[in-house]
Amino acid sequence: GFRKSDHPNCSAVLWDNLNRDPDKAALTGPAGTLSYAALCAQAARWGHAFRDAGLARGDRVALFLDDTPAYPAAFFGAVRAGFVPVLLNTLTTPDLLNFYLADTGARIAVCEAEFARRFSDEATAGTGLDKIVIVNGDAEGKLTVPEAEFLDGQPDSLDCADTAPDDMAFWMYSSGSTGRPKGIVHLHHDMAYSQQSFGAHVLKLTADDICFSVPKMFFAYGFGNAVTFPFSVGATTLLMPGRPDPARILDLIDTWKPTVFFGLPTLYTALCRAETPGQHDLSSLRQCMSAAEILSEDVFNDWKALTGLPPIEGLGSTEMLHVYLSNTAEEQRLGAAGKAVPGYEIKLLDRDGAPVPPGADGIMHVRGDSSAPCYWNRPDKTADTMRGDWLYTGDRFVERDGFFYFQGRADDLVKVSGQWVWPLEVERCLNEHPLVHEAAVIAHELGDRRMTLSAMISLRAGEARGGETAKQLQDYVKSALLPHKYPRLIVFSDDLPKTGTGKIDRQAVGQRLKQ
Ligand code: 3SK
Repeated sequence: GFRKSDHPNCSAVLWDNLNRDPDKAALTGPAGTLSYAALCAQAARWGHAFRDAGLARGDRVALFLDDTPAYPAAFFGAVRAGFVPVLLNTLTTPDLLNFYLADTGARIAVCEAEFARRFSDEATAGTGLDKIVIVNGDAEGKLTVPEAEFLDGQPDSLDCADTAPDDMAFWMYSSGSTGRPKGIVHLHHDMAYSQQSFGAHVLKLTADDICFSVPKMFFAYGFGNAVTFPFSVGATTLLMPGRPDPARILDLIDTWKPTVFFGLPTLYTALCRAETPGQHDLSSLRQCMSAAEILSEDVFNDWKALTGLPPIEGLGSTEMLHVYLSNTAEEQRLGAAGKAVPGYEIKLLDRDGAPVPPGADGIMHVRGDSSAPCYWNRPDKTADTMRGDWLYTGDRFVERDGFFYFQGRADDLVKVSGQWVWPLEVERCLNEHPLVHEAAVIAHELGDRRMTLSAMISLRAGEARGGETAKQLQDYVKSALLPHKYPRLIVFSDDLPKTGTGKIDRQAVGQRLKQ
């Protein structure tokens, strides 16, 4: 069943391997190879050491780490002993690190030697941090302790704390594109749930697989790819610390022969455009996943030409822990984020909370048992997003034949004359008009705070600009969509401003329309 996993402690994802094939490599790659038995032993030492350092059940441990064996060792040691690791993005300013340390209340951080200087006075001021355990290098600076000293003499087996499936297990932070990041609380049963759903139904890994996730473990996507899914079936993970340089990634595939590859659209683009992608042996790959954004058709085709494998696209969120919409190897639609992954339910609602008619766009809500119950200490944001069993995603989608197509963010909507309008819908409508070569529609605020829609349009060769054409286009929108949706201002231009990647530069359009 999908409702509850029986994992009272998510360390079972790692420890169950002791009953399968303990000598099998859990981790491999330039940062070292480690068997499941060795990884469990190392995790046990971490768990004991955290306990000896005085942590109490539920206390947070800040992980500020790159992708090396220390990451899963510290993570699983902490959860098994009943502590709560917090997976922090290492690309963090001192100001944000200070916020994370204060918000988590962490007394102990585990930090990559390379990043230790980030724990500056500014970053630690006013927080409860009293120990920074340094891994993969020398410990220098205030509060630091070398990993060897921290783990010295600790036993290599660890009984599991008396946790339950619904207890708090670990946190990740939202990226915080607006406002400060929010601590996303995950429970002990969540990892097993994402394995039973996306892992079992889409990835279908076997113990012979070697997974390679370029997105790092501190991202929910990377953590599932590199830890949850391979460890759940006794497969192996290839770890790549350091920068995700395309040439290095291609070299690693060539050398370490992973079978399943995980990337994002920007990465697939960079790999396809790398200087010598065709000179590497990529034939070990049997499956390639992409998430977070929709791949362009070009990149989809280029990667397929390079490897023989179409990237399989999905979409997830840190709140849901991993992917809940996905294409599969058997059934794919280009441009779609995919179908609901078994174990997740999707509904599309309008702004008043009513279901939208079939084929109409609506705001996606998702339900499934890997959903975070709350944001830490943020009842306001929790109430906005966690609506009973359902999670409000803020993404707009349309559904066709069970596949979901992304339409933009809910907050792209603007209220014009008291009614909701979606600028992209108007833009698509104008683009269909026979006089129009290209159109961009944006919303902007008038001096009196009212919102309005404006369009910048380049006409097909030979078409006359002027008031009459503008009126014709406005009337077309009024009849094809709804009367209130027509753009109040139309500006004609030879060419629309473009970004370096060839997309319409909406910011530049906005500036020109406001002039
Ligand atoms: O962005 C995504 O699609 C995603 C996928 C899995 C886990 C987390 C995220 C944000």
